[in-house]
Amino acid sequence: MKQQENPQRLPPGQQLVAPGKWPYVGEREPAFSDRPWSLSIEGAVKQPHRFSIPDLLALSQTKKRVDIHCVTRWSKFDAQFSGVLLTDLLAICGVMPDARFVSFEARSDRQHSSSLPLQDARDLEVLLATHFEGEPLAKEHGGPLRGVVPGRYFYKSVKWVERILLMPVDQLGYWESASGYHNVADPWREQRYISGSISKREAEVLMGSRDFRNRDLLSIDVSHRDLTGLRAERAIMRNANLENARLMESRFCEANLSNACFKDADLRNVSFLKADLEGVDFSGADLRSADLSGASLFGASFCQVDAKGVVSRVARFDQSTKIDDESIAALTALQQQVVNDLKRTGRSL
Ligand SMILES: Nc1nc2c(c(=O)[nH]1)N[C@H]1C(S)=C(S)[C@@H](COP(=O)(O)O)O[C@H]1N2
Ligand SMILES: [Mo]
Repeated sequence: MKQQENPQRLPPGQQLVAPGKWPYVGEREPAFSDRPWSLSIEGAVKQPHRFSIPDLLALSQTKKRVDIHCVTRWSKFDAQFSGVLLTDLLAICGVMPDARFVSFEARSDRQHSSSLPLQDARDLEVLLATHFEGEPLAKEHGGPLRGVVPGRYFYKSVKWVERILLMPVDQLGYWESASGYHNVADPWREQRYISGSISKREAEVLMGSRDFRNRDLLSIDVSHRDLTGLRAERAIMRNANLENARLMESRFCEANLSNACFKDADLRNVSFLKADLEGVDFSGADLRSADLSGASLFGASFCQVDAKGVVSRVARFDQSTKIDDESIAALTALQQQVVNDLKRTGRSL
């Protein structure tokens, strides 16, 4: 099997979404408000400004083709955004000499934000986008106004931006402080996560108990362990390493496993009911009689694909492996093909 991807253009560990697809990630809508939309620029600037959407549209418009790379391993090439360049807005406000960082803050119930070094924001030509492919940006994708940061994982591109704050010292954003996301986020250096949330000792004790329920276990390493019957309902195990682990009969219902590695793991009879499996690597895993009903699978993979498009280490399914058609539709075209073959035949072709 071949996939039409240019390996030089796809950062390591990423896969292309099916053509025309653009997943929604994170919040789906801004916080409710009666106030008309405006963007204010504040902090270390000579003259703070507030721009309405018509004010922004009256400024010089910039069109940009951007390759989107989400930290959960899906990428989308050639997304065409247009709007106003951050540097144009900063020129209007005048930046103070002590400004070193810039934070983008959303009109959001959880006060979502993300920050960048000011120099990076200038070098990367950050855009405040109002349009996608010539149409006003959909609300779910951050309309009426979102940041677009080319060359960084997409979590740096804040949806529903209403405040831009210039700062002498950095202030970590929402994902960066709450979920261990890397603050630089360069996809070419795979800067996805910082290190884990618990010590090696604590991890040993937990592995002995085989009870991970409701725990925050970012980046935990249980590779090559025998944890048969593990209870991990609602555990937060983003970026966990479970390569080659023996996990028969384990329960990961409603767990957050985004970007976890299950390469070659024994997952027979495991329940992943309603789990977040975005970006998970199941290549070579044994998923016979596993239940993935209701799981979210954007960016997940069930086999390895090399730079030439050659498929290897395909996962194992049997007739009782459960996976919804809707979940399969979220996979890349090639992964969809592999999973549909697995579902039909109970094994790899
Ligand atoms: N306000 C806000 N902005 C956000 C997020 C969010 O949850 N809230 N998620 C980030 C992440 S992780 C990604 S991948 C992109 C997703 O944008 P999309 O839903 O338009 O694909 O938005 C980023 N900006
Ligand atoms: Mo993301």
